[in-house]
Amino acid sequence: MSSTVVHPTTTGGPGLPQERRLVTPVPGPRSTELLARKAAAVPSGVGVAVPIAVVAAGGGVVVDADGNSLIDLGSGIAVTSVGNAHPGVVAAVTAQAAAFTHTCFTIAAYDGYVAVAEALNRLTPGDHDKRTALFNSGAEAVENAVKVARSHTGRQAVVVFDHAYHGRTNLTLALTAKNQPYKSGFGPFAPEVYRVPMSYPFRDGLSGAEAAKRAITQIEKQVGAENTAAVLIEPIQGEGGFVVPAPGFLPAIAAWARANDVVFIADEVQTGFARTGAMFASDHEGVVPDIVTTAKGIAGGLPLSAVTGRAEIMDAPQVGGLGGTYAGNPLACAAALAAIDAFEHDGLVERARAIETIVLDALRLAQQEDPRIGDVRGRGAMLAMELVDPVTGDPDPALTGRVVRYAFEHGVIALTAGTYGNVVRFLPPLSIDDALLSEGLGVVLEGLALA
Ligand code: PLZ
Repeated sequence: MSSTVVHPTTTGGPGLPQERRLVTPVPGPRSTELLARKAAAVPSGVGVAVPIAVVAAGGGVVVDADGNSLIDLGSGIAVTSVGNAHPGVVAAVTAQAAAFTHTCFTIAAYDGYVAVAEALNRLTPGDHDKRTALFNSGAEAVENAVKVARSHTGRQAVVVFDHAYHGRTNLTLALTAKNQPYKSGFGPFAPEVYRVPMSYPFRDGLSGAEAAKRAITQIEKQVGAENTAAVLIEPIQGEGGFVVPAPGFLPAIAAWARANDVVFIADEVQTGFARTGAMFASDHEGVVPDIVTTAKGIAGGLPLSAVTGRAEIMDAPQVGGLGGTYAGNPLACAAALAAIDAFEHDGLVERARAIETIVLDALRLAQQEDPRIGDVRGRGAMLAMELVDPVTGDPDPALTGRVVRYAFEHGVIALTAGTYGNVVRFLPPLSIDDALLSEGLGVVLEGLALA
């Protein structure tokens, strides 16, 4: 374990000792106590993947009520990219809270909302005239992107992809692919949603052009371009297993959409804001979406999401057609402005690329020795290994579960993903230091070697 000692502190942020430290078996007694209260007070449908009671977090660690310090390789699912309790975010939120906490932007406007919109119009791919509307969650952003696309085109159909994840509201569950645990028992789902095959190089072996042709043919034959309001896609799939489409796939889908006046929506809720080693994942292939949805990393942990798109598309809905009581809350906007400042000026895009090198090198080395690592993939600080039966190539979700369980018991938070539940994903905060990152990765790989 690391022996780094920084000033002991009871608050979070980067001042926390950056170390893996277990002083009890995990979950420890205080965490167990909280989880018992949770079981009696919160429905079991709200699961908890990492059974600890968090009291502080920052840099690359999460500290629990028993005094255990765990290495964070999850960032609360790609949210705390600037680091938990980032000092700039804390200061901005504190100052904003003391000034005013709420007006409802559609009742009375304030600077923070407009400033976040200006920043997103500037930072998202493409230099065309853009508009941004703010919301609270990723799902809400996706819902509103679909509303805007339907309003603009006068068409209804929305095309989504295998393995897609877009949220848990009724429309976004229709857009999401995976049944368990997300959809089962919750239907009926919203109509006019059509699913086509994704490019999944490890499993389909197709080039980007071949996979795009397969998807486009299906859209044309089963839906019809003239009925299609939008094609909605994660440029790198998140919950679906960190699936990076083959080169050329995204540009071909985007070009088809443009040629057919179909709105191309990139769901960058998980991939946005430096996470993939570019400000947005669409940038890697020079794709300029008509609409980009963002959330998660945007505000350093405060709930905020955005829909950014071409001005003429975004302006289609009637006045009053877009909004929400808390949409673009002033605290969340203040946090976003501080986080965006960090993304732009603290070298976080470069940091994500450096993390990519460290993690991919380690995973590829391990893959040479272990045929159960079927695939290693991802970009920036959004990386994964897909675990399989070495003989059949079948997904091995049981092994995956054992690996993340071992990691947790040894002080490392690692998450799973994938349609088949057989992907270990690495989403460290960009504020993690190299030593802690390597140590955390080492524990996960040790768990695999022993599993
Ligand atoms: N689009 C691409 O990744 C959220 C789901 C967590 P919300 N992914 C994490 C869970 O188990 O509920 C996500 C995403 C993409 C949309 C969403 C939805 O974002 O902020 O969770 O609504």
